[in-house]
Amino acid sequence: MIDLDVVVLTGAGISAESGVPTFRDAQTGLWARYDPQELATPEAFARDPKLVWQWYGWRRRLTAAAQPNSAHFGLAALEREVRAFTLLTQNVDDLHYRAGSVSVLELHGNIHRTRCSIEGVVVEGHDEDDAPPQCPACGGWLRPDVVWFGEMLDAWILGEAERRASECDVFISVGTSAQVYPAAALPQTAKRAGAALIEINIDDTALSSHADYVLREPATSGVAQLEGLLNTLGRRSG
Ligand code: BJW
Repeated sequence: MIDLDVVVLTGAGISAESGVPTFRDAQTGLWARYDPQELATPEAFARDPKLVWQWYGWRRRLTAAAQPNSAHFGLAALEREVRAFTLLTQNVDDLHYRAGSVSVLELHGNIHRTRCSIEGVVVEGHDEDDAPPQCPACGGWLRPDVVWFGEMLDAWILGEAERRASECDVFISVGTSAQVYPAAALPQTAKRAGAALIEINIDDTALSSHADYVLREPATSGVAQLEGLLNTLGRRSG
């Protein structure tokens, strides 16, 4: 047991090696001409619900067919190795749960859940049509239960994420461009409260210059090194 309270923040880069395109990667095939930042908004859904629903349908099928990779499994194993552990994910796939992680807070929702765009209630068992189905209770469009640009994150989830970031010993950012707020502020919250900051990413990000340790490599090989690094930090912190 490593005597550390560890918080991990993951982004799309952790699922890239499972074949799920990152959010800011060029979209493929039919979707190549659309900017994801302009589809993931309530305005886009209001303007063209069918287009946005079809984009999410494509991504839902893609993530359902994907398998967790060794980085997802490695974080699930790490959860059992340290004194306290929280996984904050910006990803809307459910690959962390499928890898066996338990203490997970999904900051941006889950693409495999659907809710009424008017009443907010989660609705199960709808058809996978080309156009969004309608809510059986009020007739409103159903939409993916994710957080779009300009929408608030769930207040309890964000509050818990901020609390755990401000209380941890080590904060690890894996495969996120750290561009989207409020998630991008969580590593800074941890750092200000005295945590050591580790980044795993194949590229430089806004966070890199603030990190105490940068593993400039893919999530799978970076996560494989975490236990050794945490053992060193754990001993150092007594
Ligand atoms: C690898 C790899 C490998 C590749 N191994 N690495 C403060 C300042 C400025 C703006 C704002 C602010 N506060 C709020 C805002 C507005 C906005 C925002 O942040 N905009 C920015 C673009 C500037 N935020 C919001 O609107 C949020 N709401 C909010 O704050 O409400 C209150 C409010 C509203 C309005 C104004 C002010 C306040 C909501 C944000 C919701 C984000 N939702 C999305 C879509 C979810 C559903 C879906 O998936 O369709 O979440 S957007 C998208 O970005 C998605 C992701 O979770 C999120 C983060 O992306 P991520 O995961 O970092 O992916 P990428 O693609 O960006 O990066 C991949 C990384 O992986 C790269 O670094 C690669 O190098 C790396 N990589 N392969 C390791 N193998």
